[in-house]
Amino acid sequence: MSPLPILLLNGPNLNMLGKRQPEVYGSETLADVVSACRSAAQAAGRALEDFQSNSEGDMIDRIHAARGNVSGIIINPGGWTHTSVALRDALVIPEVPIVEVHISNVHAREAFRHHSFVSPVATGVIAGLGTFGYRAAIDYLVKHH
Ligand code: DHK
Repeated sequence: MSPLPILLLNGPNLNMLGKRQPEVYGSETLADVVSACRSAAQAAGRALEDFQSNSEGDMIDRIHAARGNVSGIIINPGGWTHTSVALRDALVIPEVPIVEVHISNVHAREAFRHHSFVSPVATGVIAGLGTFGYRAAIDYLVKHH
């Protein structure tokens, strides 16, 4: 039986990657990121599912649907990182390892970005490595889970 897929989730405004503040978030589009992650996962014999939403309820529904169907989750929660207890509560439901990714170094930015509701339920957190952080998260999950 082949291993369950990895799920890559991106929250609000990340559909604008490449256009949105490129000095902070880089010039790669979300499609570029997803494609690079899919290639890296497939090279390791793993499938990648991906989902982006600007709607919190849709994101929570997608996380519920992941229960029993994925081996791990990579999530850039965008602004919900700093606001959403509901997202944090949803993320424990699939009972799989979670890698929280931030493109920018949130700790070097405004104080309101220093707190994450997601980090306490994450296996690990990557921040400030640009879009490479997503690929690092794939490498971690394929090697360890
Ligand atoms: C992305 C966002 O949209 C922000 O709200 C976070 C994160 C940082 C990132 O660095 O990828 O504060």
